[in-house]
Amino acid sequence: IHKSFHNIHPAPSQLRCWSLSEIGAPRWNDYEVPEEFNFASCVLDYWAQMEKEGKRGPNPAFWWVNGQGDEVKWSFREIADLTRRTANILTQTCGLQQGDLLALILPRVPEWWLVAVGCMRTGIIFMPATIMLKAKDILYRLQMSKAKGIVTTDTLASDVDSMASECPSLKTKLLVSDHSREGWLDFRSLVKSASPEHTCIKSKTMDPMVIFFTSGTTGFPKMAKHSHGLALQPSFPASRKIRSLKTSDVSWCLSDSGWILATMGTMVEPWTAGCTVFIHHLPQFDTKVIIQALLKYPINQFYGAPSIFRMILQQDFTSIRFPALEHCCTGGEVLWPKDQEEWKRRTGLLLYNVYGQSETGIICATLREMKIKPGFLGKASPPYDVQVIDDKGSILPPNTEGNIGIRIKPARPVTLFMCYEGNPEKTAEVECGDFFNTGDRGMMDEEGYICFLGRSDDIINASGYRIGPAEVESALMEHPAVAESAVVSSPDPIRGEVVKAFIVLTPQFLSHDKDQLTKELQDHVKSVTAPYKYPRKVEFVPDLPKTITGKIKRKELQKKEKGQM
Ligand code: BCO
Repeated sequence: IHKSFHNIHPAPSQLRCWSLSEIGAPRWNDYEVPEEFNFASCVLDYWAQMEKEGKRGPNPAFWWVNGQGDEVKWSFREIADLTRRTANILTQTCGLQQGDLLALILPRVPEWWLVAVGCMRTGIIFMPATIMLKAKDILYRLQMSKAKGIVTTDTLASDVDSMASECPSLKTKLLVSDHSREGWLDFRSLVKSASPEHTCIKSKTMDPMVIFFTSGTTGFPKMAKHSHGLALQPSFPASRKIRSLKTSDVSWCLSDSGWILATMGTMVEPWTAGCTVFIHHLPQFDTKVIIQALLKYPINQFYGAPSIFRMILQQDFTSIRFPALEHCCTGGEVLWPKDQEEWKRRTGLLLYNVYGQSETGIICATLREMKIKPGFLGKASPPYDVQVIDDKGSILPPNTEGNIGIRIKPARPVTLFMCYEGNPEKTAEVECGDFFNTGDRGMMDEEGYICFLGRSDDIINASGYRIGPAEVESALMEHPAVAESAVVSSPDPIRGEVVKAFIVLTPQFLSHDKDQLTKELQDHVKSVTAPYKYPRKVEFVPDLPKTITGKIKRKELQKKEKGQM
């Protein structure tokens, strides 16, 4: 019945606190979904208006630092202005249109947020990716998506130029740099002169908004396409309770700009609540810089992968108090009970778990007011109805191991990905009866808390990165020393899991020094694909276990790694 966002969802500042009893047991599809929704006009422009009317405090909407004294602070009004200019650059200067695809490969620089929101204003579908990508990774993404445009920095511009002839769809290249480059449009100059007048498109909630590349067991990453409905997630009452953000909060989510965690945790979620997004450029991960930032800035909400918390705990301190920090939230990989205990003992703070995927956003969470059950993810986060199912899609009784599934029939939740773009077979493969099968194994207790028990396939989750073994094996095979390889996950006390490669050497490399060869192969993988995928462990073996038809038995190697054989 309702057509507009504000008729259905109270305006962000008018949202009252919902009690847990009001949220009730998770039920699927029990929220009205507006027919039209656009995060830029419904949320950002709303906060810009609130600022204009003096109804929001003076704290910035965006606060960026780089650790070298540079700082950017924007209000919502400034963001509205700059993202309208960006929208004009994308459509008028670049000639892009609603429905066109744009690769967005930037480090944590302020322009990332301008381009993402500029895309939302114009209906251009943005495809975030990590700056760690190498030439071949970018070529794959540009060719798969037939992207019409790319936004990146000096670091990757020459790689893009070298492959441009192989990407006939690529029409426009935007450079974010203090220097200009031939054949590239200079974003920083353009934004100064672009018009701030722009009318946001009236997007249907189910129109496509963003695509995340996500790894699978076989082949190369798939394109998980989301609608504007994804950005509705933090408006749902239960989702608002995950971190209970308020306008006076300063939220720091430490995700690389390539992942869904960045889109949601550094943009959609905090800005829905009207709070300050804090960003540290952090080109190289450095635990000491993170600790210093938490001590120096008034960050009261901190969000990142469990490995980050474990790395902080590796530092030499028995106890530390971060003056402003109130709430810590973690997701993206397994959180162990001992991490929660240790974090509480040494910082005095609780560590709350959330769970989600590139296809879903947040599926389960321990809400801020919920009891933390160590070893559990939390409960289903509406609009998702999460159940533990068998291989046919039947719901399993409590305390029974099965697949973690999200109900998609009779209605598909608006925040769930639309499909794997251009891949109906893979889209169909993840459907199981009335459910979307996450591919994660889990168990639900009598109270509805869900625990994570591992993957049902060969995907590796190393410090929060989802890595397909085939991607690493393919990179290894390019090296002349490698006759065959099998890549599996190996347990690690800090990173949760790391990539391990079992390698059969070609005859001419059999006598080489193994330590040297290990380093050479690691450097090789880092140079041909995004370096976070490199095998941190390497074992040289005379042969690999295979089935009678010659298929490598990764599961056997995996079990051995986990000490199960
Ligand atoms: O450890 P090494 O030094 O041997 O290698 C590192 C880097 O030095 C290297 N590297 C980076 N850029 C390079 C490069 N090498 C060559 N050329 C370059 N251009 O590559 C390795 C990178 O590995 P890393 O990022 O795993 O290690 P690092 O730097 O120690 O960072 C640790 C973490 C914990 C910060 C990092 O692993 C991380 O950010 N993890 C979290 C990922 C995440 O946010 N996942 C969430 C996904 S979304 C989701 O799951 C939905 C959930 C709601």
